[in-house]
Formats: sequence, C-alpha cells, structure tokens
Amino acid sequence: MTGEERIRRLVADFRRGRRPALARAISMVEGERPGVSDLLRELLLVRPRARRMGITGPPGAGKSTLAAAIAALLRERGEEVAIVAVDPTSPFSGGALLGDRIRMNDLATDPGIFIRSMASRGSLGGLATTTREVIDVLDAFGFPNILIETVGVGQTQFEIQAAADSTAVVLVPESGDGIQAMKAGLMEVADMFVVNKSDRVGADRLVREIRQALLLKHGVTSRGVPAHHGVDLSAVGAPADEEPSRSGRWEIPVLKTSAGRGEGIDDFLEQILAHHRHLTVTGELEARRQRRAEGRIRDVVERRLRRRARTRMETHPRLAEWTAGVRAGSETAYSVADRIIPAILGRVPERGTEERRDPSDVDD
Ligand SMILES: Nc1nc2c(ncn2[C@@H]2O[C@H](COP(=O)(O)OP(=O)(O)OP(=O)(O)O)[C@@H](O)[C@H]2O)c(=O)[nH]1
Ligand SMILES: [Mg+2]
Repeated sequence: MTGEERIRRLVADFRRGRRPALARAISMVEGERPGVSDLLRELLLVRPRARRMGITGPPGAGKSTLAAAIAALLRERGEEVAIVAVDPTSPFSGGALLGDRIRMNDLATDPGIFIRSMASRGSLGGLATTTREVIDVLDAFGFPNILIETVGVGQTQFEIQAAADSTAVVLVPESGDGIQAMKAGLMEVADMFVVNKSDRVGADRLVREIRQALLLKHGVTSRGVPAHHGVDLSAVGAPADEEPSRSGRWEIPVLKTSAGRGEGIDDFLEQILAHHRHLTVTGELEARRQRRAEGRIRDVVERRLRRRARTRMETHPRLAEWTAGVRAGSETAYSVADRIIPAILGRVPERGTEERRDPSDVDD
C-alpha cells in the first residue's frame, strides 16, 4: 500500500467512527509523522462542535479525579467524552468516583470515553501545536465533550486556554497561599474556580481568599452573589429558559468539591454547562472559535516557515564562511541574516528558474 492509500483508508475508517483509526491519527499528529498534513487536510474538514473544557491547576490538585468524575456524570446523561491529559505528572489511577458509584477503571473500558495523555510539545518545540491539533481531531471524530487537563504552571495554561472554551482552575487547601497561585497567572485564565479536596481543612478560607482576590481584580461588589456559590444564579446558573441576556456578564464562580467523595461534582458540571450557554448566547463562543481558527493558520504557517528556514540555512553553501565572519568581527548575525533570508523566502534555493516543490515546504 502506498502512503497515499494508507492515508485514504485511515480517513475512511476515521469517518466511520472506528476507534483504532482515531488512535492512529492521534499518534501521527503527536509524532509529527510523514503524511500528517495530508491526513489533517482531510480529517479537519468539519465544523467544530465539541464543548471544550479546560481543567488546570497545580500538580496533584485532583484534576484527573475531577475530569473523570465530570466524564462519569456526562456518561450518565448518555454523552460521550474525550479526556486529554497534557503533561500529567501522574497517571489516571483506579480510584473510586462519585462516592463509589463508579470506579475509574470502569471509565477506562467504557467505549463512550476516550482518555489520552500527551506531552505539550512536539519534536519541533512547536508551542503545543500538536496538542491543539489532537483536540481538533477529537472534535472532528465527533466527541461532543472534550476535557483538557493541564498542569497550570509556566505558560501552558495560556496556551491551553486558547484551546478550551471554558477553563476551570482547580486549587486545593494545602497549596497554601491561594493568592500566590493567582499571581502565577491562573487568575487570568479562570472562568471558574474549583476548591477541591474540600474534605481537608482550609477549604473555606481558600474560597474566601479567592473571592476577595476576584473582588479586588474586577472591582465589583458582591451584588447578587449568593453566599454559598459566588455566582449570580439569576444570571448564569438558571435553567435553559432563563438564559442570560446578550450583554450579561459572567460572574466567576468559586466552587467547592471533593472529587474523592464525589461532592460538588454536579454543581461543577452545571457551571461548566452554564458557562457554555453564556458563551453561546453572548456570541463569545463563535468569537473564540474564530480566534482559534486564526491561531491554527498561524501555527501552520509558522511551522512551515521555521522548518524551511532551518533547512535552507543549514544547507546554505556560504554559511560556514559567514559564520567565520561573525566570529572574526567582519560580519554580524544581522548582516548574514539579510543575505540568508532572501534565500529562505525564494521558492528555488539557488539561481534555478523552474518551480519545484521543496521538501522543506511540507510540514510533515
Ligand atoms: N482527600 C482528597 N483527595 C483527593 C481528592 N481529589 C483527588 N484526591 C487525591 O489526590 C491525588 C491526586 O489526584 P489526581 O486526580 O491524580 O490529581 P491531578 O491534579 O490530576 O495530578 P497531576 O496530574 O499529577 O498533576 C490522588 O491520590 C487522589 O485520589 C479530594 O477531593 N480529596
Ligand atoms: Mg492528572
């Protein structure tokens, strides 16, 4: 079978909803394998429809346990769920969920659930591009719900926020200074806060701290905020027939859960769904999808240009000479770049005249 035939068959199997085809497609994307751009050209010709829910927070906060519990609830409603764990520090374990109603192992064997752990960076060091593409692939496969778990440190949370529609930031009492976590940028990305491990001491204090930080940041009063929830239920948590107005502002809720005991999970799911309704009626969902589409184009363009630049530079016949010039002080990186860039941008490497397809132009 030629590579082309193999891709065609993979696409056909994928469209028929075959799981092995999904798994192979994801492996190809992750491994940046040859043919991946031809594959994605076909697979991603669909309108994105999934609810993309990000769950981020410090290591060990219970993100996987929460994701699995949310997935279990969605399964009870008959909905399929994909879970992507990005750079997990520990695997999904076989614990009990929802107060022993479900075991995590049941989820692993449920065909309505797809769980995948992956690294955030591809071999080219492309910023989470492969992660974003894997999520797009899961959406194209038809998963109506995609949960994206990431460790909220460094910059990854911003990258993942761009991939998700809603982002929940999970904190735990023992992560100590809640405000510290906010400073690390988690506050910027939160559509809701979840204080997990509320079976431990300090949960209420952390909830209060987060609420205070939110008040400071947004300069709002606690108008209409029920003490128990931190969210204006009249505006956002309402039943479907009482949707928020187009101008309605989203009040960031601060929730309390104990994923281990299965407490607060229904509430958490309700808030995720409410946020999604909010995004839909305000038009923000389409705006986010538009930004995401722009980001994808940028991703592919930058990846190809970077690859092309690297190949052309490394194979440039005068590179050694110019490098020596920089070392000797007769050239600078800038003067060399002025000469190399036209060679990179030109379609044909040196003096040639005919158009040819350069192998460095394909991003696989
Ligand atoms: N006491 C208590 N323990 C919990 C709770 N939720 C999760 N845990 C435990 O905390 C540990 C870490 O949970 P995970 O769900 O793996 O946490 P995580 O945030 O996904 O961790 P990483 O992916 O490694 O960053 C596990 O031993 C869980 O059983 C909770 O609500 N209360
Ligand atoms: Mg985890």
